[in-house]
Amino acid sequence: PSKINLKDYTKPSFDVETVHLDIKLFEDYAQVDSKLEMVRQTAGDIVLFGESLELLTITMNGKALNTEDYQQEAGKLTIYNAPERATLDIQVRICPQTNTALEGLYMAGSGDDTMFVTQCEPEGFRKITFYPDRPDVLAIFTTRLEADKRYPTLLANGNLVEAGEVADAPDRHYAIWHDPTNKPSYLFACVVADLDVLTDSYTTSEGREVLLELYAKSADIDKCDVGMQALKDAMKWDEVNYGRAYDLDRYMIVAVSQFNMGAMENKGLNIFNTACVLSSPETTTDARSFSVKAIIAHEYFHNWTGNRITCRDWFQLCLKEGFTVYRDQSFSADQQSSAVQRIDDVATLRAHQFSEDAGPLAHPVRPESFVEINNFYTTTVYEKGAEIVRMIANTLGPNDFRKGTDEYFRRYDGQAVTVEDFLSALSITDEKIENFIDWYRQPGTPVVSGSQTYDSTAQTLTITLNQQTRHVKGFDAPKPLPIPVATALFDKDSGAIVAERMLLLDEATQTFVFENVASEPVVSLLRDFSAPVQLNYDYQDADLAFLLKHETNGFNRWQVTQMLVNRILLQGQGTKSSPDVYLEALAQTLPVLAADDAMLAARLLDIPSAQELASAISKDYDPVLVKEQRDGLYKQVADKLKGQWAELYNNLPMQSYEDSAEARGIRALRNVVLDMALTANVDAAADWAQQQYDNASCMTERFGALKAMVNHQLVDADKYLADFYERFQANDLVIDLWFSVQAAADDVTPDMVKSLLTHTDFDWNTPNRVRSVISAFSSQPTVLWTAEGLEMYTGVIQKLDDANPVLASRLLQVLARWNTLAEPRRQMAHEQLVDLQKNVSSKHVLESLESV
Ligand code: B3K
Ligand code: ZN
Repeated sequence: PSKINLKDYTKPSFDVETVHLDIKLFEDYAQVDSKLEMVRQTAGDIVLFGESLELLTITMNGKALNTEDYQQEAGKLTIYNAPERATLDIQVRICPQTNTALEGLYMAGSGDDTMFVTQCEPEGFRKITFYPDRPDVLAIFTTRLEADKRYPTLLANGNLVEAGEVADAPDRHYAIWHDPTNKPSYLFACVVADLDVLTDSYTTSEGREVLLELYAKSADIDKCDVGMQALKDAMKWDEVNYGRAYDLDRYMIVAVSQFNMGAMENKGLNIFNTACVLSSPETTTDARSFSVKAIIAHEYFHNWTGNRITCRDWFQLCLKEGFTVYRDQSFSADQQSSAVQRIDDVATLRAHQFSEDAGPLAHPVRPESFVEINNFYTTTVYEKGAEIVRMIANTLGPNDFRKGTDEYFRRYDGQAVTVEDFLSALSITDEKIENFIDWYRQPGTPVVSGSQTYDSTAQTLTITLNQQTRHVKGFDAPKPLPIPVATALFDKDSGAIVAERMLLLDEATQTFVFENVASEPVVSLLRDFSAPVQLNYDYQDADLAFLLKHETNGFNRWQVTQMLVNRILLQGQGTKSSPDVYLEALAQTLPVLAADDAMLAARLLDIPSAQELASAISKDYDPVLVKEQRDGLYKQVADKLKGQWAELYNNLPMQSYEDSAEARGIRALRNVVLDMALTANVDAAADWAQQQYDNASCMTERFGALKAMVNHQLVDADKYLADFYERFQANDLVIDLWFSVQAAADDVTPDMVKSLLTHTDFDWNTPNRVRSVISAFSSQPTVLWTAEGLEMYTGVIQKLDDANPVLASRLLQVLARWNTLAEPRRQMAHEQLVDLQKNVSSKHVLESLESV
């Protein structure tokens, strides 16, 4: 498959002023008629993209095109000798009913329960009609939808201008929508369905009255309140924090059960995976419900960062994604403890992005070439992209950052721009910001190492830091990056902070001197995770235990426990620490913290998953050993505090459901304590689990108990699994949990997974269901990296390769680090991947296998 390169970017030769679409849905196909008003920008032919389309007719300025006037080749239609202005009329036929790739216009559901929905980002619009389907072509869209009346809901972007009956077809009706904003085709959307709607309204800071609508199946409409409230909160938040108000009279969200990813920010008509919008206490865990709010906010924030200002080309994806993730993280930090929010964001980054950056799929936040852009919706583009914006925001401080973002919106509103444009707007108060461009260009996680020397006569502390980034094949030798290192010095006697500074490390090695330091302090570095780097500082374990006690915010305390854990568990980083200091520090901290901030206490007991630990190992990775050591440490923690679990558990009594940060904290900690108690073989713990399940007031309690019973193989686990299934049989999202708790169980085997894959409720056409088994299973590396485990896993990829290559390729990325395995697993994995390579054909999957 051929590569597309950033350096080859050229402007489109034609712009589109207006598009009229007429989409008629029939029993087994759809007809799409389009009228494009095009205007020449530069020399060249009209280039339209199209895939899986049957071209019926094409005319330009009223005349049918002859075969010598245009050429149709794979995915592309080129029209020669076009005049300055061209009106194109194109008719195509498509088949949404057989579109299993879930890109373009597709039918979701089955039997009597079907709906039609679109997913166009990044290049799905070309599966609906021929079009200059690239983000730098902006146009005004008018959409007419026509369908059978058993689909009463007809939605498209913008405002409804007309609706009615179809002449001579009593069973059919239509609706016409007009979107007044100029937009790229990837933001087009339409929905043809039978849905209920939850309605609300919001008055913007500019006085605009906006109709808010959340569409879902009638059985789900009672699970839309959380999402609706989140939408209103997000609208307000963006006005207060970025001065951005909503710009249309209507904002719609539609819940769809078959969707490749989380959600999509189509202009005025967001489409959401049901898993990312529906929420109710009885069916949704707290963690999931919290992420529903974050995703609603994320898609809403795209209205300014993505839609009104969009990307010039897909290499600039991080322009909208990195900034929007940063915005949704900031929003979420305002909805709960900001320390816990930062912990969760950093944990995700370390577990997934660091691993990606260390492996063969490493790429810059702004990639320079790709075969299939769908493969680049990665944690590097999203989460590392957000970290860069965060570093810039912290470097500028709140006032100058706001000046910079105001300038960005002022300068580029209505345009398709680049990362350079973004940095240039943010630089209006400080031109050094433009140096951050190298963070976008260079792959690999920088490692910052350092040490300190204290001079008691001069009363100075000198900190020496250096940075190093691995040289990723195919890229220039890495350059030093600007790395903000938030630093504080703690007095050893009083535990108080004696100095606080943001050190900017922007050379390979640098020294920083602190004056007037009366005695040698303990240094806390990279506070609040001020840069996305690995830190190796020559700490003593005792220094870290000291910081766990004295650090002033919850994030930094968590970070210190993670450093302690990593020193215990990770080989190859000098001598391993003994767990004593860590265990003692935890034993001292936990009981106090549990009463004070239960959510933080729960996080403090985090031990990185076997998967995350593996990401730090670059050679001779032995999954069994890593798991043994990880579980061993977990057991040591459980045993160390064995005498305290009962008291802790009983101090966290179950109460009637409440959606407050405090109540969520109590539920989170109770589940952790329950698992710890079972690990330590506390006699009463099995009863606690059953009682918690039976008396649960919400899904967090019920599922927490079920998970504990399954993972600890309690005698009644199967009985409870069956009960769970019975209770929630009608709810797909809960049945996903039922699948995942089994597929991710500690004692899972490939055969158990195979039997889940043949269960009557398993459905290959529903990505949520596939992920509930396959992604859940991949959290058990000791089973995944066996011959049977891999055979099963690669079999799934092969099966999905043709039907849904976006999903197949995404699932495959979990195997990217096969080459770090110790023999003989490495060889075995390699052979299986080579086999897979021979049996797949999508460019998505082939690109993800390039390094094999
Ligand atoms: N922009 C979409 C992602 C589209 C993914 C296409 N494979 C959702 C989001 O980031 O908000
Ligand atoms: Zn996004």
